[in-house]
Amino acid sequence: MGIVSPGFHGRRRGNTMLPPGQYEEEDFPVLSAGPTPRVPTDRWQFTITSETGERYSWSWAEFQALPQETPTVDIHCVTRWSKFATTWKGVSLDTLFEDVETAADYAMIHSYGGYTTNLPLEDLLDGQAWVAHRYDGEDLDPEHGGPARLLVPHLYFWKSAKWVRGIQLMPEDSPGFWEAAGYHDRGDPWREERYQGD
Ligand SMILES: Nc1nc2c(c(=O)[nH]1)N[C@H]1C(S)=C(S)[C@@H](COP(=O)(O)O)O[C@H]1N2
Ligand SMILES: [Mo]
Repeated sequence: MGIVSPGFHGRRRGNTMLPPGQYEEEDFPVLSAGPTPRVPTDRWQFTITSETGERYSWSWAEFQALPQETPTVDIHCVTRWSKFATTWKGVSLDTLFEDVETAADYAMIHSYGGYTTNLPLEDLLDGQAWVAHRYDGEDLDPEHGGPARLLVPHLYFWKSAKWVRGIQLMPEDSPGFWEAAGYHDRGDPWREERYQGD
């Protein structure tokens, strides 16, 4: 992929759809900084921890019993591929945060396997983020983050932590794995926020 036939994708190639510096990818590349952790759903747990140490946890069964949404979204990787109209199933972060009491402005996402990424809490709320467990009508592949991953499509895809296990709320911002390595703190693809200083 990468060769563009003008006309075939013209409708979706308008500037309004493809962020600057991105190309359209038809496949679904796998990008993982380490080995794929295997997390059986009977051991899976998802926990939001507030800045005061309050814990809100869901087992796999409890998570599945929450209201489910089926977002269709475009995704944008900082390595310059974008994929249009990906279809997911999962739980909105608004649902997971419903009973969470917090005054924190920042969140650190933690994954099984040790990956982390940081976001302002407001980027996770108001219909902008999900914990997704199905992709394209199937259970999410382990390579793509199964049993469940964060999905934050309005930011570069490194913010969409695979094998997500929890969220730590923080009063102060703090860098995650790629952010500490020089990637942008927020990563808005429409502003082309790839690296620190962009
Ligand atoms: N746990 C974890 N999550 C991760 C990563 C990772 O290495 N580990 N890579 C990130 C990056 S850089 C990208 S582009 C996407 C890739 O997701 P995919 O492999 O499903 O395409 O996952 C993100 N989430
Ligand atoms: Mo990425």
